Amino acid sequence: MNLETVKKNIAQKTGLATAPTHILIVGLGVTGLSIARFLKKIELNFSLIDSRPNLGNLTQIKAMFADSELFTGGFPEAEFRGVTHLFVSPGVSLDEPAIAKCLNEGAVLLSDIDLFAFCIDAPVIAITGSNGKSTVTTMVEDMARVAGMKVRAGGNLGVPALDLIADDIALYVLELSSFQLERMTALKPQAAVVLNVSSDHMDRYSNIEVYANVKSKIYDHATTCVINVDDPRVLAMVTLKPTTITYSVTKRASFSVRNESGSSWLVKGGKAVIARSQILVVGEHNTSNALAAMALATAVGIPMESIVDALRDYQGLPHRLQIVSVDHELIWVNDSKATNPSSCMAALKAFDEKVVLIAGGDCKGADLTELATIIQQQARIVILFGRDAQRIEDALENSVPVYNSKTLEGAVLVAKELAIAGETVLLSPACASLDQFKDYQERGDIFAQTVRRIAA
Ligand code: UMA
Ligand code: ADP
Repeated sequence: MNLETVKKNIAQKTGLATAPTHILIVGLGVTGLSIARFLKKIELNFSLIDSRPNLGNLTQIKAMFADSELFTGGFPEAEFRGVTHLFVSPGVSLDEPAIAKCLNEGAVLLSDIDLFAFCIDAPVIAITGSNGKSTVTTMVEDMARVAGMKVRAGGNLGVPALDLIADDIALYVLELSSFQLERMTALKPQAAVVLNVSSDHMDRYSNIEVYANVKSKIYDHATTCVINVDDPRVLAMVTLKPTTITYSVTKRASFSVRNESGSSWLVKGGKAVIARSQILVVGEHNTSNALAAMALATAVGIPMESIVDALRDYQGLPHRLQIVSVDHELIWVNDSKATNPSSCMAALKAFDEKVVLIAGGDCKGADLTELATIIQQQARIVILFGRDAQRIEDALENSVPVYNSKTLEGAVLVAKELAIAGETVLLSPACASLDQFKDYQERGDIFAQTVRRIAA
């Protein structure tokens, strides 16, 4: 789409540029900056605000957007006065008092995903869920690439949607978080999925129903809805219609699993397509992820041959059940991306034997009851670290031996001390990392470095 068409589209669909506007971009992380670059390109004026007092890249931002007013160090109401259009970064809550007031007074809420939707012609696959988003997004990306399509994947995965836009793209694959979904309206995906819904981000939502409701928005304008019939909350989201594709690891569905002469197969419409043993990523959750990816890829016409070839080569992403060291005694597994209880539960269930579990961090207000039951079944001992260690210990109610460490490095040393030859030590924190680390990657890297250091 050329720039003039993009400008016209945006003016028509958002009112931006057709009447006097005051645009404010809230949050200057990767999303906020991608929006600012985009608006500058289409010659719209805007202001910028970030509540952090000390932005590391403030000088560069000032230089890049010299014509824009910039405020840092808080969200004072005065800075929101007269604002007609608000772009709020996903990490910033819409309940921030100044933002809520501004929206109440009639400001239009827009997002980078809306702008992206106004600019593209190619089909979009949209993927959300409490867990498995990045895995399924990259599986589908691989399937499209193997089929020879020019494909770009991003969104919550890392590269903000606006930075994906390029000429001649045949398919976009977008990973969307609930925070992105709650503030977008314009996207019309060719195929969409909610992989699952479990307790996460309860520090931002009043209860799981509200959170599930936000996730369900992904289906609002989707041509094909891909439904995980194993998850009752997902099943309740859409009335089954002809354009629905179902998948399940346990039940009959368009994409499912069947046991045939002692081996397990992924099946499409009753026909075996690939043996489970040919897919390298382990655990039932990854069987579910593979079925979801197959269903989405089929919905946009990717041939089954390419789907199977891509699945066979899929190696998994770093920090998701990644083996980081196998010494002669212990297997060390980094699952730092397990940032909520159900992802840790899925990881624990992927092992046949009991493991030594390292967990902890910021629980984000999650309910830990079910996690405690699975830990009891699947972990021989648990080593806890981070802010909510005590909450996890309380939930376990002495059902498993618990050890504590202030730091992750300390937890690794305790694990080395207590693990028995042949055992797996699994870092699967069940919590966000932000109480002690920059992000889950830093947490996983520190785990891997510490493991290698003690092995040496
Ligand atoms: N900020 C404030 N006040 C606040 C909170 C944040 O001013 O109260 C500012 C920060 O100072 C910072 C900026 O907002 O300058 C950060 O914005 P952001 O937190 O929205 O993060 P971005 O850098 O824009 O990255 C976001 C996603 N982050 C979040 O949703 C928290 C990234 O997902 C995503 O990759 C990126 O957009 C591109 O789409 C990360 C994530 O952790 C991986 N996502 C959560 C998850 O997966 O669980 C939802
Ligand atoms: P997301 O992008 O939603 O965070 P990832 O694919 O990055 O999902 O996986 C994050 C964690 O969630 C992994 O560490 C893994 O243990 C777990 N996980 C992956 N897929 C699923 C699933 N379908 N159900 C439950 N847990 C999962």
